[in-house]
Amino acid sequence: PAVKKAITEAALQYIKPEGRLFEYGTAGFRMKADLLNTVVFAVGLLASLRSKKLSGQWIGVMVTASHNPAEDNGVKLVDPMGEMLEAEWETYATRLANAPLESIADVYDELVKEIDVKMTNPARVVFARDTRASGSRLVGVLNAALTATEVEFVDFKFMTTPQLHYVVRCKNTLGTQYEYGEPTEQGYYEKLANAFKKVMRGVKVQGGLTVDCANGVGGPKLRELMKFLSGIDIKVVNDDVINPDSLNFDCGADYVKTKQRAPPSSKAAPLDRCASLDGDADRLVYYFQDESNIFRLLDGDRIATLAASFIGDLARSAGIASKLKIGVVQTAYANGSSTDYIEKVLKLPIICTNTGVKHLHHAALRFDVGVYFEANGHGTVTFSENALKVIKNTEPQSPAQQHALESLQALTDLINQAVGDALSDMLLVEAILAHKGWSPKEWLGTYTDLPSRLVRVEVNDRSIFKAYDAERKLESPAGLQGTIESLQSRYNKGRSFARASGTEDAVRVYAEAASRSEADDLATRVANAVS
Ligand code: 16G
Ligand code: ZN
Repeated sequence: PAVKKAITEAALQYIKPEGRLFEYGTAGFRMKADLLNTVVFAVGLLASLRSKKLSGQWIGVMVTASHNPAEDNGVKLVDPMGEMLEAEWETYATRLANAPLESIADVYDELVKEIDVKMTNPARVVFARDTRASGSRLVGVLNAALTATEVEFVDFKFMTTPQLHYVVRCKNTLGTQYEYGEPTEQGYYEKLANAFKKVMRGVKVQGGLTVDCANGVGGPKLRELMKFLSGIDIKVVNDDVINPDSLNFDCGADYVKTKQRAPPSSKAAPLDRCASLDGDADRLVYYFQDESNIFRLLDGDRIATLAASFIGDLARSAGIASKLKIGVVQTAYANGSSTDYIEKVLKLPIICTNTGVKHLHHAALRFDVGVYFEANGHGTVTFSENALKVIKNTEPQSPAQQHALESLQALTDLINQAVGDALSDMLLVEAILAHKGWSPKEWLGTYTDLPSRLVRVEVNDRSIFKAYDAERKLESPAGLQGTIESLQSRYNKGRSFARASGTEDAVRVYAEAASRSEADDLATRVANAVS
């Protein structure tokens, strides 16, 4: 009852935007920052329930809107092992966020009973935010919710999203056999830098890397990380976190991927190796200008194929290939050529899932080594307990085998297994390119992408677009799937699908085909059929 009173009192400081329905979506709650106070308050309440339900394990709250414009913000919860919030709890988040403030304490109480939360359990929460101007206000709101519910909390101030996921996992595994690392920002840098050093034994990074940080939190954090690294020459660009409007503006991984071009500010020369992070540093894409000044993108599909081929080679050299089930997880957006390459050249199994990190992550856990990346550059590699054991306990029979086993061991530390992490993925790519002795040109040469086109279509009601088969087909509106199939059959290597966006009020159409003009044409025709 005292807590209920405290909740109500704290909640009534805020004003709930009228006539808005809030929904915990693929990436938590995300919208214009000035609408978010009561939503963040609700998330604070839920974090306390989630932690109590899990006997006081640490739960994370991240305040960010990733690659969205500077005036947006968002909030999402992180589960104890650094994973995304369990799906069932998303509906509780939605319920609390929509509760009128006068009765939000009642909804909280209802949930306590429904979920069967033991209120005498402790609650522990860590939180952080990206560099958006609205972040400090929202963290204040979060603070109020956590204080009202008597939660023990730690404010990690500015962090990348994956750094917060890392800290959550570290805190919950501290002192157990699954200890993941020191639960501090410095612990994160040390772990990555040590692992990088080990993976890089005997090889050298060729040339420098220019990293566009989307003018977000990744900029200062990459500069920090660089203090711990040696043997790598990184040039940081677009790291202005002072001017709030520059965030994600004309730069960053989402800009580069969707516009299929380098940021206009880029001063890179032909063949220079470039990379872009997004606003909270959980996405990474690479690119370069070729000799004819044509822009060449190396996106999430390319990182997945690079990582899968490298880990497969290492497993063979280590003599443990037969003991590890290595697989790749993609979404419908993966370029058809990447899928072909994985199946036919790498000869690895593929699972295709719905869009959204949580879907890919769960599918990846079905393999001993699960390589998952969305084409947009979000992804990582997961290692099963069996994989970790095999890597650790195999007795090497030769120096070469020992070196491979040690490299694999170091990779399990270099790769952020909680969530896709642009800084960790960047070191992974740099290490693999160094081992293979490849420039981005050789990396690009492994296969040829099919030209593709993405179109955003405004519709009256996107909820009528119901997909199945991992979003590759539509069951409704009736007849549309047949139309799409008959259109794509007219183009050489034509493939197209339409799905309702999970983050915007629109339908997205994807098309690929053997030539640029065919891909564009197919996309236009399917978009017309959709609208
Ligand atoms: C979110 C997802 C991202 C996905 C995108 C699709 C997370 C952390 N983020 O940003 O993985 O690619 O949504 O957006 O899951 P869409 O549904 O609007 O196409
Ligand atoms: Zn992001």
